[in-house]
Amino acid sequence: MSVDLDKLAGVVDDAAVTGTAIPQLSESASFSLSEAYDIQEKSIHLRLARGERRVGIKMGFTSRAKIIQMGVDDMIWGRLTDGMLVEDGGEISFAKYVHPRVEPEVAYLLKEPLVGPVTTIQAMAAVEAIAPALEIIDSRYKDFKFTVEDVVADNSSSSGFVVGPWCAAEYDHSNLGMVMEFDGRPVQIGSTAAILNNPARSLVAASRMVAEVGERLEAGWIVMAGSATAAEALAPGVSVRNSVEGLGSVSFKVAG
Ligand code: 0L1
Ligand code: MG
Repeated sequence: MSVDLDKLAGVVDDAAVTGTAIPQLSESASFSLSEAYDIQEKSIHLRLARGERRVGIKMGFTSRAKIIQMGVDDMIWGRLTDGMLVEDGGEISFAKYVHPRVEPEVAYLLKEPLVGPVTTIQAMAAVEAIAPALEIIDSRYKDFKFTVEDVVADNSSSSGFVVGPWCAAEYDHSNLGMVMEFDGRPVQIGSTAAILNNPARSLVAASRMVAEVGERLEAGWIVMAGSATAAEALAPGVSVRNSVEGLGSVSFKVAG
């Protein structure tokens, strides 16, 4: 029997909108990785139909720390909309999420499209600017447990993202120290080198991976390069900051 991808897209969208934990889709339906990306795309269409605008993509599982934390071995990606953007220095409501976590990242802003396989040099030539960033991930699955197909269908846990000051892209950013703090206390320390040895490689992977579903990275889009460290669980009242050597810092607060 063929799987109803529209129905599954509705299930993950509803869970994200209501902040409700759901069982893994794979417990009751069998679908391939490629169908998981179809479910993801359909769930994003539901957001776009509600007036949200596509603004880029996030890359996931780009560092060893994340691969070990989640027990996976492949990169994944998800689609970003303006409805997920949290203002730098802004506040989020904990109640809106299921069990949110946060990751220290860097983000790229593209000035030109990137299409299919490209070299690191070509990828960086398309970059307008780079910024310190934070990703708020929130798997809609109970206990943050899922198969790779499940998490991809759930838009790779994309939930929110915060982008700090944009800096010139020529800046060598392949090995910059990063510190993520909760209430001024370091909770994760890493380097941009933890992101595929150079986060520009995440951009290369992003261009290749979106081409597999017929997309390209558009000028004006933001690409979240993936976490340099394991994710940290958020709690009401906590203030989060990610400081990246030479790039500055980005922050938000969880309402108490
Ligand atoms: O690195 C990532 O952003 C992966 C997110 C999906 C898996 C997770 O929820 O940790
Ligand atoms: Mg991430």
